[in-house]
Amino acid sequence: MSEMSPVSSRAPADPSDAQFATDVQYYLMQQPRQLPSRYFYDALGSSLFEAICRLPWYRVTRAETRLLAAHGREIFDAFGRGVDTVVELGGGNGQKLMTLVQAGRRPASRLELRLIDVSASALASSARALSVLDGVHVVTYEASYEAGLAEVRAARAGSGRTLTLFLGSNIGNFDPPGAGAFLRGIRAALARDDGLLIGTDLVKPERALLLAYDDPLGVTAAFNRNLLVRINRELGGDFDVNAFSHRAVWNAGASRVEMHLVSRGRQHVTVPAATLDFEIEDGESIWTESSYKYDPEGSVRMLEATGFRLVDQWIDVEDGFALTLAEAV
Ligand code: AVI
Repeated sequence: MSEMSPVSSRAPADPSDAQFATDVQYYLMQQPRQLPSRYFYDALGSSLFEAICRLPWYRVTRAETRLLAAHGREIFDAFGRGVDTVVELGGGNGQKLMTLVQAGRRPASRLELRLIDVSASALASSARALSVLDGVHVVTYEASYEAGLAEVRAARAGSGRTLTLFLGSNIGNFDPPGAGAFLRGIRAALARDDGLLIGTDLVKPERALLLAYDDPLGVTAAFNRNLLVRINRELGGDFDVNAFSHRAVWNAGASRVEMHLVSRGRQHVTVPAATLDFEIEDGESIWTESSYKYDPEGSVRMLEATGFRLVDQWIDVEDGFALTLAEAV
């Protein structure tokens, strides 16, 4: 298998129709065939992902929320001069940011919350949820992470520090070079001493990893297959969605869970808007996602290699998850 992960080369970008068509055309013609995982998140895909986060076998969200609630005060207190702005990249429904602010902020302090996401609906619902907090001013940026961070930097006014959040082990959907480039991009948008809090899912026994990505209720399988539904709807494709099996594989050498859609039988597929017309063989797979798993030291090394210094780290041993707080050097 090629070492180029489906999400390797780009940070999540504005998934306009033209870009979607171009990416589908390019990645489906790679060997092995691939599709970028950022396209999972149409309206149905986002709802399926929220359902995944509630599954007993997918523990990332619960473990991270517990850590944020338990250590929120330490996270804010780590910045002596005070955090006056929190930026969240791709925060989904805003619940984790809510947990952090409620647990960590000193009463009566004012806080700017800047939310960056490509999804207008995610921004609207998280802004609504967060605006009930006292002393908080919410600004949303419907933009790619890079463009949003540049805007946040340009709008910077106060003398306080900024804390940027990249939670949910979203960093794990980049391959290692992509993750490095992404973190360096965040660093370039920050001032010295600003903070970065990242959540990383840790390596754990294979059985637990596979249950998390191939759950007995089939929600993750639906999340994966929905990518074909989306291609059919938006690009006029004729994928026979039932003729693809969901497969999750633990690739220990690369420290990642891979998700694939495996063709049951030889099939002819056309996707007119992506000018595609091809045969897929029986058993051939489309690689749709990589989810890298870390060890605590590896998370720190990744930050130190990209312009940050470790401040503190908290680990949920039960579910194997780390929150790492670093500051820009
Ligand atoms: C969003 N991302 C961190 C999730 C993950 O664990 O890689 C997406 C996901 N894929 C399958 N289940 C959840």
